[in-house]
Amino acid sequence: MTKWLRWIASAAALAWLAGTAAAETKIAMVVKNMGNGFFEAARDGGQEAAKELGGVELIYTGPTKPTAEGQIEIINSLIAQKVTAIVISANDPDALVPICKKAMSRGITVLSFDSGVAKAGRLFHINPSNTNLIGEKQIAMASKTIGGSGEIAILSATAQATNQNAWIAVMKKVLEKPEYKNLKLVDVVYGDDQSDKSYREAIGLLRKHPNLKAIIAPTTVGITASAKAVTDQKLVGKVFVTGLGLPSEMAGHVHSGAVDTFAIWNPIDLGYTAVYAAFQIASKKATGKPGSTVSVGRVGKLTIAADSETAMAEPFTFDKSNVDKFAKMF
Ligand code: RAM
Repeated sequence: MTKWLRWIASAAALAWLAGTAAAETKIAMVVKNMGNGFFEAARDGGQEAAKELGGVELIYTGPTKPTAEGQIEIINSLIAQKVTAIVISANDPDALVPICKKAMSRGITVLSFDSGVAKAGRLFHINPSNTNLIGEKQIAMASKTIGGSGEIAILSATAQATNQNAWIAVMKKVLEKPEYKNLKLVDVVYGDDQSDKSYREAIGLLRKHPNLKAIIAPTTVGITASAKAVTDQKLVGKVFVTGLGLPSEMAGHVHSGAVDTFAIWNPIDLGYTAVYAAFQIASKKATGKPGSTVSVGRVGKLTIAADSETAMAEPFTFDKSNVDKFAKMF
């Protein structure tokens, strides 16, 4: 063999080795849909975990629109690709169970995060925070801003989203408390986590309910679209928007007065935790069984509750005083 041929052979061998090493553990993060800044921040956290763990390839994927059908198609192809693990934010708790079961039966670790798959379709679910706290916080923020009385409406994501539906159920319960007796929930609408549809739905709420005082949007896409609608309709100071948002997307609306306060948890930490936990399960460093713990790097430890769910930190509230600082992060 000439020197030249030997060099090509060794370079090819090295490239092959590097390729197999990189593909050792493939973790897929299946999000509700592409083009959502919240999930892009979660992806960044996932990539951080993959890098830290080493030998992990992160596949970030999701349908264009937030549908269960789109996610089912993607999971089918991930099964064919023989990925090691799937972490999914589900567009529907039940519709995804059969395909997730199929993945698990092929030895793939399946966890849900952010928006859960029903129990039979995953090993455990990672809630970003306690569901009751998230629901209560949103009513408390709306109430405080509008002085405890008036008409409020909810602008959600899709009608099947596990996480938003759980929060809305809590909000409706919280509204029964005597302290909120003067708040009247007049409508619940769905913008499907699409900016244009959310915007149209927000305009619809403003036209249909001339006495509306607050829109609560428990979705980062919906809250941004609602704040824009209130601004465009020249209703800043009359109708207030609150809910769950990204400081980077909300800072302008907080300064304009369309939004007084909003809340969220750290989406980077959520993505980091999901990928880290999937790795721990897939490499048998944790069982994920109820009552057990999973250590998740710099985030600490997850404790799996009896219902196979786990919750991270409390949601954090943002307003004029702190939104700019966090806007640089997510
Ligand atoms: C949107 C998505 C996501 C939710 C956040 C608050 O980005 O619906 O699932 O957790 O809002």
